[in-house]
Amino acid sequence: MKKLIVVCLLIAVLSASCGGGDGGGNGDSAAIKNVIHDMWDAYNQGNYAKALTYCTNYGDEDEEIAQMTAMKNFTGNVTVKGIENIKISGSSATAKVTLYIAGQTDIDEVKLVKIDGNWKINMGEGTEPPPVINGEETDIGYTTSVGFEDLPLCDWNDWDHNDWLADINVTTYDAGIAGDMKLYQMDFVITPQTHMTAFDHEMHLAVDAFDGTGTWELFLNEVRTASGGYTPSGIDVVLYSSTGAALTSGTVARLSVYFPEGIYFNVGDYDPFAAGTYHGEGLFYDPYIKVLNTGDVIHAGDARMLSVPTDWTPPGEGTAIWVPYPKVGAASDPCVGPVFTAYWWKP
Ligand SMILES: [Ca+2]
Ligand SMILES: [Ca+2]
Repeated sequence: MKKLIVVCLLIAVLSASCGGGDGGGNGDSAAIKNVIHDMWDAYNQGNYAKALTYCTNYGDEDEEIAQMTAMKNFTGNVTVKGIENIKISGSSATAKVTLYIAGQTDIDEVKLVKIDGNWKINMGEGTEPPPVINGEETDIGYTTSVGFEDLPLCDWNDWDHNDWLADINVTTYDAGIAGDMKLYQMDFVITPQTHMTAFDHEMHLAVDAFDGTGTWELFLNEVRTASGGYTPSGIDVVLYSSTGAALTSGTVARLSVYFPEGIYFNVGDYDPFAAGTYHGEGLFYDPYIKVLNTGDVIHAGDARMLSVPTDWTPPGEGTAIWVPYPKVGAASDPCVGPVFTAYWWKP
């Protein structure tokens, strides 16, 4: 069922079963190039049903279309850069295909079979179930509300923690193969909630928790606005250049990170709400802000940043957080801030 995706992402190396030499002529080579180009053109246009017509041995068509549709992030982002090393043996063939997918080059070997005089991309028989992305959502991680106090530490501060508040949802996608714990894609979806301050901020999301290489894309209200590569040294992406404008316009940001070969990562290893981790220490990413008016940068771990469940209500403007939340101790040291306790947001 998943085999079409194998070919369509061309990430796994499909087993080459054709040992023979070039038994076909230039006509066959040209036809093979055409069918590979046509399949990817249809895919790139988002016409998955058409893409399937260039494939065979793919099992249930409805499921294949559903899975390809789930890969819509790549629509418009796929270019066939080269088709080389075509080996034809009777009615089967292999070809080395170089693709440029969402900013990354992928090289892989594709199997083909000639049926009634037409070459088709062969997803069936004998290919190992490969660990490849299939766009299947398998684990909705969690949503964390992050609240920021934007006034300076060690100075006058109202500690209302409502100066910028956003909800961040994490969704993971894996290969959908039993026993495969690998992560192929993660989406961070950021939804603005409050901006109760005279200041404005730039909001970033930095992450270096993933041990692998891949790519990322940023979407603002589902329009792709930026992209790049991911390396184990991590990324630091500007989500919003103005949090105030993001709230006013209701701009939802989605940062998607892709690992074509899969990486080990278990979102369940992290608990952003655990006792003692009040300031984002339990996150595996850093949703930080730069206060444009002061140049202050407030990262996870700072007393002015909170990670809380989404059902909390931030304090009113200018009201210190310990007023509505009496489990929080008042700030006596302006460099330390309020004193938080386990599950302080619960009545
Ligand atoms: Ca404040
Ligand atoms: Ca405020």
